[in-house]
Amino acid sequence: MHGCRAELAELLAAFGPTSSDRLVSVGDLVNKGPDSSGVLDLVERERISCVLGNHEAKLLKMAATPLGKWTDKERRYENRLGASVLEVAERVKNWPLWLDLGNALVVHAGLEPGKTRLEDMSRHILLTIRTWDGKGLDLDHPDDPAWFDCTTWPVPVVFGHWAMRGLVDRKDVKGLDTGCVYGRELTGWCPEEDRFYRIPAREAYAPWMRD
Ligand SMILES: [Mn+2]
Repeated sequence: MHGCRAELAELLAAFGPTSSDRLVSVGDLVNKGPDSSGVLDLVERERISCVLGNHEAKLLKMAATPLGKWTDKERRYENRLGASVLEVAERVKNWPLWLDLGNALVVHAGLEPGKTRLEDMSRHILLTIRTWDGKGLDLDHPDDPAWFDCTTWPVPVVFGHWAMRGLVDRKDVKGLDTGCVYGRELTGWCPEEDRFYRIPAREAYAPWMRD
């Protein structure tokens, strides 16, 4: 979502949730885009469950660091956020690293290959993996296979974090980051219908970046 409040509102309207639906986000709701606070307002109002993304994790780390010790880069981060790091951190501090919904597992980036229990997986990998080198040293290398080609899970794994890869639609994995903030699309997936809901971005809010 990355601050794309208008597209999130459109996605919700297209899906038309009823009171028995459970809405879940794959994380990275803030930063980069035009309205991070507005996205959080909408997410709280619609009672959308969220897993932590690497951008929320970054905010939590900053919030735990005394202001005087922030780097220049971190100060610029708050400027881009368009909201107070401490306030946003307060709103995301209880988000989990994954949500097991029974018929799907939701995680921000992906699973750590070679591990069968989520509790044993590295937090850093859950938040940032794209590819797997067999060791977990380089988590994003064009010559290495995608993480989801190196592991299996009993239910479909729904993830974000990989806008460059775009929509992944396999029986066992659903990759939903379709780069809305870069001017592409915001995508949702309904497991019961096995249907995607896709909303075009109103504009390119941020230059293409890899993270
Ligand atoms: Mn991410």
